[in-house]
Parts: sequence; C-alpha cells; structure tokens
Amino acid sequence: MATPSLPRRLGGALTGLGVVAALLSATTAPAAAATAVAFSSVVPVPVTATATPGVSHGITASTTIYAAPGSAPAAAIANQLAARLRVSTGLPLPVVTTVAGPADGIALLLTGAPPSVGAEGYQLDVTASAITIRANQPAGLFRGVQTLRQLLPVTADAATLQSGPWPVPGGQIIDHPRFAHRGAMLDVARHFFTVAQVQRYLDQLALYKINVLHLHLSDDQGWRIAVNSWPNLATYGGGTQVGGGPGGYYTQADYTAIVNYAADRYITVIPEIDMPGHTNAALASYAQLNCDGVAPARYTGTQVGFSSLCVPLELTYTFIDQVIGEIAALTPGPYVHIGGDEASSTTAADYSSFINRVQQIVAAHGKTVVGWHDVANATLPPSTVAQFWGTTTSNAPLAAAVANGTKVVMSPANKTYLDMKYRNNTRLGQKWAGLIDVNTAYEWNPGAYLTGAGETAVLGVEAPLWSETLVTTADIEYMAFPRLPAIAELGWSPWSTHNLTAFKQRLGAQGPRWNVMGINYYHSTQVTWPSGS
Ligand code: TNX
Repeated sequence: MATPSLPRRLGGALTGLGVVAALLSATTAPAAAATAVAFSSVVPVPVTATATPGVSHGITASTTIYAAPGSAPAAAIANQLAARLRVSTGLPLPVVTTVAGPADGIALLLTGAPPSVGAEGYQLDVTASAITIRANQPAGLFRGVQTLRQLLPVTADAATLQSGPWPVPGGQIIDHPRFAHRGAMLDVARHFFTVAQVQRYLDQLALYKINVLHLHLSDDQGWRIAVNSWPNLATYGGGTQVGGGPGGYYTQADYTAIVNYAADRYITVIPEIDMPGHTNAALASYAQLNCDGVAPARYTGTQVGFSSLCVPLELTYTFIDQVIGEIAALTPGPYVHIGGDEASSTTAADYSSFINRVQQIVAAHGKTVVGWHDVANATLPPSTVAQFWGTTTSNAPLAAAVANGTKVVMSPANKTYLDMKYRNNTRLGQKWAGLIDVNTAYEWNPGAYLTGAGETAVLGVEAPLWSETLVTTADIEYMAFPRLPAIAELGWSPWSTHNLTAFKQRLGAQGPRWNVMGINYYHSTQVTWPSGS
C-alpha cells in the first residue's frame, strides 16, 4: 500500500513542517514508484487533497467507466480516458452511460459537485470500491480526469502495453482553478511546427490543466495559415523560416484539426496575427500592401521591429478585415490576438490610429481583442485584453488601461518566457529577459506582480514559447519542461498553497512520467529527479 500513514490536506492548512512531513511520508512510502502515486505529487497542486490511509482502488479487468447519462461530452471524456488507459493497461475498460451503481467503476458524473468548484473544478473520490469524479460542467470532468491520470502509476501514460497493477490511492480531492486563463503560446512563425507536433504539445498542456493555446501564426519570417482571399500569404509568405528552409503553413482544414483537437481537451485556441509590426512575410507576399508598392524580400533572420503594415493605406484595412474574417470564422473561441508588439517602425500616432481601427474590425467579426501590452499605448475599450510581456513590475499605460477595466494576461518575460535559457550554457533559447530556471519561473505571484493590476484585474497567466532557436519537438519539450508546469500551477492553484520546496518535490515526481511519455525535459539541478528518470 503506497498511501502514506497520515491523512494529509494540501492547501492553506498544510504549511511549514506539515509540508515536509507529508512529503517525507510520501517519498518514503514502500514501493511508491511501483504502485500508486501519492496525492502529494499532483501538479498543479489541488485546492484540497485528503488521503484515506490504507485505502486504494485498483483499475482491473472488471473496471467499467460510467459516464453521466445523457451527456455526450461526458461520454466523450470517458471514451478518451478509456482509450488512453487501454493502450498501457491492455484492460477492456468498457464505457457505459447508465447511472453508476455497481462496484468497481470509474464514474464521471455531472451531479453532486460542490457549486463552489465552478465550471472547471471537480471533486474526486477514491474509495475501496470506486473512483468517482463529479463536476458541474464537462470541463471539470476533463480536469478531474487529468488528476486521476497523475494518481495512477506513471506507466499508465505509456504508449505501449505495461504490466500492472493499477492502484489509485484512496482519498478525496476538491479542486478548482484560481484563474480563468491558463495559457501556453507557441510561435509557429519563426519555425513551423506541423499539426501532429502541435497536437503532441496540446496533449502535454492538457495534463497540467492548461486551457488556452495561443498560436503565433504570423511574423516577419513566415505566415502560417491559409487565407483564401489572400492566397500568397501562405504559399509564398509561409515558404521559409528562420535560417532559411522550407517553412510551411496550415491549410484551413489543418487549423480546424488543431482547434478541434484542442477543444476535445477543453483548450481554447487563440489565433494571433501580429500587426502592424512583425509583418514582413505579409508585405513580401503582396507588393500592394507596402506604402512604396515594392515587396521586400522574405526574411530569415531574427531581428525584430523593422516591418510595418502601411497605416495610411486603405487597402491595409480591407486586408485585415478579410484575414480576420476568415480566421474568426474558423475559430470557435471568443478571442483574436492582434499582436501589436515591437512596432518600432510605426510612428506613435500611426500606431494608435491603427490599433483603434483594428479593434473595431475584430469586434465586427464578433471576437474580443487580445494584444501584447504595447496596445495600451492606444485607446482600449475595457473588453480588450492586454498580455503583459515586460520585464519590470510597472507599466503606466497598461495600469491606466486596467483602471479603465482592461483585464491582463500575465506573461512577464523574465518569469514565463519558455524560450529563455535555463543557464548560460543552455544550447537553445535566448537571454535578453534573463536566465529562467525552475525557481524563477515559479517564484512570483501573478495576482500581485504588476503595479495597478491586482488579482481581480488578472485574467490569468500564459507561458510563451518563441521559436527563433527551436526546430524540433524535442526542442519544444526541452524548453517547456519543467517550466511549463510551474506556470500551470501559478495559474491553477490557490496562492495559499504556494511553496517552492513542496513544488519542486512534486515536480521531481513528474520526471518518471515524462520519461514514460517520451518527453525530452531539462533536468534542472534545482530539482531532485528520482533515480532513473
Ligand atoms: C520578443 S515578446 C518578442 C518576440 C520574440 C521574443 C523572443 C514579444 C511580444 N515579442 O517577437 O520572438 O521576444 O524572446
């Protein structure tokens, strides 16, 4: 039995010595790695987690998965869980949509959850006879299933058949997110990543309860989504990348495949078309978009700030209207990201009038604007969301916008930028915002970081992964892990649970799972990784 001998409560009540004692009892439990994984290793840490000593429930050949009757989404989540576990366990795991009753089941129910867990929260109960996840909405069931995955032996996440047993430790978790927006951004413009590569990243994000994938779809070096009304954007503007090479782009069907794959994981895609700067690929694709009517060459370097759409040109807004129109139509989520960063080749007056006009275009297509915080230099309606990427803790134009009702997504570059090096000798990444190892990524409070943007002004957090130096899936994973789970925890877990020492223990316990999943992670020396991982 791998469950520790003392009931433990993770959350505000578990502090100081309590954390250490709980972790010791978890890590010294006999054969912990070979059997159930203790409650104390879940990332992000749940709001409350109470182990029941001496109790566990095994998933076996007689386990049935029950999905809330009459709910197609609940059935879909049950089928996803079954499909995942059949691969590694070889068990039949039939899914039924009758009311759970018989012993030996995993029940996913849309009744009986505390109202306080909201739309994304859940209650997970593991008794000797059953595993029950209750939620108010399907999204909560999905998040609860991710917790259940982390409570299973790490080999449950393998892509090949493993030998069991498959115990889950007894107890109760009641859990819900701190922030509504828990995002990851992937730059597919500097280097292009295929649908399969993005889907793999989505799988990894889902495990840590990330609910937003922000796709940086255009930049100086490449335009990565087909736009029917402006076909050269993708076919010519998408034809290269940093360092040269073939680049690539998503057809509209490809983009829809990503959006649907994300939706199946309760992740919302936010498409970004960066403007007025970061637009060389578009300007190279259509001479008529340039103020001088001359198309620049395509660009494969890594400088920023040299390109600008032609603000006085009326065609610019026809272009934006048609591009945003097509992308908005393909995007079920409420947001379109207009970039707006580093527009140093656009005058301040032009920048303001441009952002004001683009906000109206996005609104006309029924979407809410997100922009990098630079957009606060223009006039923002309260509905526009600003994404803070600075390296300081105050920004006057942004604070003024927040005072007017604008909400902020926190991506401080010196904390959340997954493209920053871990150490000076990290092979990949950049250093302009500093070195970011686990401690730095974790040790800040998104709700009390930026002057004038307190907890209620913060929509959430996001970890951007810029790809100037990243080429492969292994590169993505090396930069995202283990820092992405740190940002995920800041987004999900209540601040009262924040504890660097405890976090690093839980993070270390993820290492064996990442090994099993084939995730190429950075073995930060700040974390003790279990031997063999
Ligand atoms: C700044 S952050 C950028 C990107 C770069 C990144 C590299 C931001 C809004 N703009 O264009 O890729 O730094 O770290």
